[in-house]
Amino acid sequence: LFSAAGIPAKEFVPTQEDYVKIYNEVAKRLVDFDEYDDGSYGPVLVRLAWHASGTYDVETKTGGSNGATMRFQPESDHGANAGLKAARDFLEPVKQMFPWISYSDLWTLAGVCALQQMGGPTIPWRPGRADADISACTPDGRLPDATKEQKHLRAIFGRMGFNDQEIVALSGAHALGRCHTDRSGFDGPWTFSPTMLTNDYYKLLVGEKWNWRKWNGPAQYEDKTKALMMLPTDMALVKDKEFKKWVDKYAKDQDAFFKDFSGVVVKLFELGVPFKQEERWSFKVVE
Ligand code: ZEM
Repeated sequence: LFSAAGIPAKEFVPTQEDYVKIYNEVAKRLVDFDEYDDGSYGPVLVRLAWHASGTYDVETKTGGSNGATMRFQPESDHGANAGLKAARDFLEPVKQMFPWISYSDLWTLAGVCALQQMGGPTIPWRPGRADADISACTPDGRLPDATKEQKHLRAIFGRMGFNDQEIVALSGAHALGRCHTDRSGFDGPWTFSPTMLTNDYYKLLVGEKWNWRKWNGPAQYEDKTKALMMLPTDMALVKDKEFKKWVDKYAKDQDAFFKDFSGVVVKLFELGVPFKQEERWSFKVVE
């Protein structure tokens, strides 16, 4: 970088304070734009960070949040990513305000902010992701397919490097948000408080009676109120004995869920990232 006079320009080196400004700006925008969906962009921001990260492959060390390749076709058009443009567009003005942050750091930091602002546990985070070009786009099919069952979940999450307990802990994110017929084809929220992170997902999985919904859409379950839903992959967590152990634990113990969820989300958002910084920062919730 050189100034007009040819003198090397001082490079901007962001500090923790600069990242706090970004966290706070995302938190402010979550409050300002409260007319979206169930009243918050929070859930779709979490999904963006998860889909950016969940393409990781431990064998080839490709994919993961480093790169933010979902900005490009074909990855942006992968079926699993339908609707995530809303989240990317929500964050674009933040990127314009703080152009020094990479999209890949911004998307994961926004995921952390959304989870914390929706009542979740502290999710320590560190910067270090660099944006890649279109050649780093991952092939379609790396994210889970909701029509499948336990074998598929273990194959997909195993490829990222996650075990049974981690799969169940990560799935608790389905306390948040909803399915949209114009995105995945599925319909409805998992819980009655889709903008608050709680262990309700697990409580409902074990506590409610789930029946196949009779409709023209993809096969999904409904509760007796017909207001809530579960995907076939969600029900796999109670059908499978090994998974169910963890569902039972998290249904009974919200602190245990929060602790394990925080740990596994840190791991998810860091998959494949070549960090220089070892220290993780904990951001304060904006009241
Ligand atoms: Zn989800 N997820 N997910 N998920 N997900 C949807 C929505 C959300 C699966 C899946 O197919 C779907 C994880 C795991 C898995 C969130 C977070 C996380 C939707 C609905 C589907 C179909 C999309 C739509 O129509 O808008 C499957 C099969 C998973 C395998 C276990 C993990 C892990 C997550 C984070 C840690 C969130 C927050 C949403 C809600 C998005 C929104 O827009 O409301």
